[in-house]
Amino acid sequence: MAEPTIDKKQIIQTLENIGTILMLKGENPFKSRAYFNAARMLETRNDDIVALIQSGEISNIKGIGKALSEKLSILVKEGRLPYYEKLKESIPPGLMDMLNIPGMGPKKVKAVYDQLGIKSVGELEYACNENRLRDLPGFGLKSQEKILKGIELRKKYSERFLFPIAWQQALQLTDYMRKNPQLIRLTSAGSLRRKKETVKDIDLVGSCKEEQRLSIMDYFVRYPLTESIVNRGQTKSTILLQSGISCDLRLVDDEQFPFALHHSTGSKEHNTAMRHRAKTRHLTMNEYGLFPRGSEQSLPCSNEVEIFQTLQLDFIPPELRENQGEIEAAEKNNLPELITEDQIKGVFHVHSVYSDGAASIADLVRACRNKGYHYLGISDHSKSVFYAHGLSEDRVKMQHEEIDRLNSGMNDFVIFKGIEVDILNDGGLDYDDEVLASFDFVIASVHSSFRMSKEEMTHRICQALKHPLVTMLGHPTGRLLLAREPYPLDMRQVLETAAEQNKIIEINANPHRLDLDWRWGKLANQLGVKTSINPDAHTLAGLEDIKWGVGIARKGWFTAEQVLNTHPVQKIKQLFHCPD
Ligand code: DGT
Ligand code: CA
Ligand code: ZN
Repeated sequence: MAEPTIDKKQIIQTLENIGTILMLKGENPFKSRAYFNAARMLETRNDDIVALIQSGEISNIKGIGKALSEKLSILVKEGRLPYYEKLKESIPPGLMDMLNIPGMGPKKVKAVYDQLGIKSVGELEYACNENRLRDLPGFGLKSQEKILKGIELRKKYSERFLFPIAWQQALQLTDYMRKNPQLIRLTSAGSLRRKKETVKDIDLVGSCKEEQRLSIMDYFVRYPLTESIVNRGQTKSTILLQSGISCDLRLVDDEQFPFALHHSTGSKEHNTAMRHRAKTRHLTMNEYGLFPRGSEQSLPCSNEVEIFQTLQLDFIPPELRENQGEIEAAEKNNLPELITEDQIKGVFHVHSVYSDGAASIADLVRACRNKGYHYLGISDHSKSVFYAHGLSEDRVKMQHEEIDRLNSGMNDFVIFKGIEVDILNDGGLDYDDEVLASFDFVIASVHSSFRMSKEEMTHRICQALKHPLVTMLGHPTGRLLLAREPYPLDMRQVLETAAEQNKIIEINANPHRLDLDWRWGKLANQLGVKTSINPDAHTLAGLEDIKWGVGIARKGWFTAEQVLNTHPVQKIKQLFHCPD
């Protein structure tokens, strides 16, 4: 007989998992309890469980019925149990994962799945941030906070990070490093500098005198938020931060710094294209310099601008270094003048207490004014989004009265009346045209029935874009970064429809979304589709997300002109056909 490949611990775990899945599926509680009881029982026995199962004696034990002992026998014999594997496949894989979050037992996982359709930890986190667990029976604010904290902790050890988390960590670390007077220059490079939507690690590049490298590396690995030192060398060291992000520091001589920075900024594809360009000019480009053929002496470049100049290129902003045609554009002086955060004059897509937001309209206005904005577009959810307290027609009226009242008390700031209206399954909208016409602007978004074919989803969204009262499309792909894949969608067709209908495609600035994906920015620009950088804020703090959206807009080659909310309030009023 072959040696069993499974041990007591794994057997118990399997029984527990079966019990849990049965619970999640809402099966008869006796059934799942039988598995839990069996697991407990085996756990407390001191004899050889595997042998008991192999000999069949296990069925004599109280609490282990015939069916269960047969399953155990298969499990031990084959090392796997088809019944269990089938069961696992019958539920979304993310459900079991959610059980690892403190505060989320099987009952709670079932509750959020059944009532909110939440299937993964990422979706759970998003729902908590939108206060959806606060109001769910059996949960509440306290348990919502506990769950959020649990998710934070767990994320520490996942592989990639949302941009703002890495950004924040890098900021703290570079502040610390810059206190070391031996460092001449220091910049954080890699995907962080390119403002990618997710980031694997922090890549720092610094310059110093050669004899000071060791002492700077010493200083680096003594960073107080270090969890462990992965590798410590003269020119390169790696630490793991307590946040779970790993961080490289490369040290070079100051003459090499621009080359090292350019190299470490990437992307790899951009670097390859640059090297190729250098080669056609009889130069060899690498992380140490730009070398004329046969020479070991690099051409001098004191910063990145000079590197690009040497290769007859305009300076390419890091966000564009993705080999999407930026080198060709830089050669022809054709790079766009990318939008900057200070060009933002107001925001659309903001939720208030009327639906699932936490702030009142008056508070949101105050926060926007503090940021120097001139306008705010409120857009709560429409009626069918019950979990987010979507507005009934009566509530819409009430909200408009409040906005009128607030507007009449201000002469230097405008609140626009908007709505985030649900796109129904057939592409219709969640209000009558009469109600829709009462808004200054309408954002149409998909919040349900994600599982459509690509054709159906594309049709659904294009239908909405064709509705004359729709101003813009919200979070076009529905993705949640590191948590939920986008729904299938023919984005080219969506952009073409937007162009033809003169509709705006939002760049949702929420760091979990960053949707429109920047990879579509160039096509949007070519087609003349405008965007709007929208915070999709549910709190006052959420207004700060706008900067992540600006980063993505820059990656998407957008200029201020092409972004709705860089325009002055008068122009917006014209566009929205607001009465004056
Ligand atoms: P990440 O970390 O996955 O978010 O993205 P990056 O771009 O920061 O990638 P990372 O950290 O592996 O490498 C940093 C930069 O180093 C990368 O953007 C370009 C450069 N680099 C890395 N490996 C290569 C390579 O094999 N060839 C070239 N040309 N450059 C490379
Ligand atoms: Ca990196
Ligand atoms: Zn939405």
